[in-house]
Amino acid sequence: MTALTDGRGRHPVTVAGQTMAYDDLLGAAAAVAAGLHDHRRVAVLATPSAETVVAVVGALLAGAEVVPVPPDSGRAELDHVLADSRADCWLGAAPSGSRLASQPVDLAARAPYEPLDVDPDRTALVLYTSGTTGLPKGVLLPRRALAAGIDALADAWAWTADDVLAHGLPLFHVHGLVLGVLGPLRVGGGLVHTGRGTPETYAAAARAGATMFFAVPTIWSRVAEHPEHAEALRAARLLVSGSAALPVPVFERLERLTGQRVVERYGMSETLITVATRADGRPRAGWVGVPVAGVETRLVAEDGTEVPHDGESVGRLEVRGATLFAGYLDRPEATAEAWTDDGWFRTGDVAVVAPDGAHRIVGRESVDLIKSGGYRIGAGEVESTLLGHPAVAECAVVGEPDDDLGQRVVAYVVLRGAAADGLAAELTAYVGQELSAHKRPREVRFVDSLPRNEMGKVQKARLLPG
Ligand code: MLC
Ligand code: AMP
Repeated sequence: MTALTDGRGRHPVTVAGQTMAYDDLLGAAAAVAAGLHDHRRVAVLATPSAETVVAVVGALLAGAEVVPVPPDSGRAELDHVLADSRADCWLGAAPSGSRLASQPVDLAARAPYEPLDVDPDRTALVLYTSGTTGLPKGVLLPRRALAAGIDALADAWAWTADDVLAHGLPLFHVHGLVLGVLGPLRVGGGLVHTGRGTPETYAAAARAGATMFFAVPTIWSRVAEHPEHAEALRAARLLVSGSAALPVPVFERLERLTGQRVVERYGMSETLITVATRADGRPRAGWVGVPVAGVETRLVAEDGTEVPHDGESVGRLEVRGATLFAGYLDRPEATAEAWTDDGWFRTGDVAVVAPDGAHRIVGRESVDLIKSGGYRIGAGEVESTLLGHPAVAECAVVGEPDDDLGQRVVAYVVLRGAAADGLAAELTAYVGQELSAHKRPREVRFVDSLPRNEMGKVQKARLLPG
């Protein structure tokens, strides 16, 4: 992004306890950029650290593409992301055992910043994200989409160089990385990444003067359980929630404890943030706001006709505009399927729009995309992994309602033989070892058979409560 440096950068950037002045961060990133030579697509093991921030910024300064990799990626997930993305090297630390070469990131190095004229259509990030079936796909996010997305949020939230943003989100998704790191760098404001996102760390950041807070509903719900920490957020300018639905009772409890009405916004890896409650609007529990600058939305019925914006009628949400991705890496069919013939992106979410333009997200069309703690998890990926375990004959993975996580991953498993002691824990660990921690089932239920229809398709609705 050419304008990473447009801000004044008065406030430093602190990531998990390590503080860098804006100029030092830029100098270190410029040194990374200078050392990148011919590397065009780099993998970054996205630990919550200053190294990750400098690596990502350095690669973007050089016009390279970044593939952020979850630091707890298991064997199969890591192999898939590296093979599918064809990353040239690791930038910064490599996971143990990786055969891909690594290019060091030195936080103490400095080089002069020389802006490059990079095509705004060039890919900035390749974010891996789960679909309903199959392996995660690489979402190609162009530089212009990131710029448009951040500028639209700066407009919606009156986000300026005077703000200090605090959050403890992972640095390999839109929320933590695009909004949470590139956001403050582009507007020139400060950043405090708290390492972990807990009530304690958020309260500490508030006491240290942070003005804006980003979190997923799970974190907000945990903050709401701790009045002694929530109280510290009273002085903040803006509390923002996203990545999953914020339960109304959590919104209300936070308002009682902090005097703040949490601002909700809605988005996806493929679209960045498309709908947001404005800082000058009145946040309403259960509603996520209006389309951001440069974005349009529409609701369509199953037959393709438009659904009225009457605050009650439910339709499939489609979006178009400046913040959208360019397609899935090497998957022309999946890319084509994602768009309608007349150029709208199908979000897969179901929504209601009020006459004043406010959006309410009702849910997802497919039960096979699970949101747990704000992480998007494809049931199909977890099922294929479980089927790779010799004890598993059949399985079905669902997302069950969970007060803390929104949904929790539950696996129904038909075994090849009798259930042995400790097998549930073994299967859970197996998923963690192959994929990553948040994709592990929180519960494994052994059953004799799965409910199927006459066609033999598993009827997941019959596995869900209610
Ligand atoms: C998890 N744990 C398990 C387990 N599953 N242990 C045993 N069995 C299982 N099945 C582990 C965790 O790995 C963790 O381990 C420990 O249990 C305690 O977990 P926790 O501290 O409570 O954290 P956890 O519940 O895992 O995570 C909650 C969370 C996290 C909210 C902090 O889910 C999170 O950071 N979510 C953010 C996701 C996000 O950024 N999404 C944005 C997508 S972009 P240990 O060893 O770590 O303690 C997007 C667009 C948009 O959606 O709109 O923003
Ligand atoms: P991801 O690709 O991980 O970014 O997940 C995107 C999905 O998260 C969307 O399709 C929605 O289902 C969900 N989501 C994001 N923000 C919200 C929100 N504010 N309310 C409800 N769901 C949300």
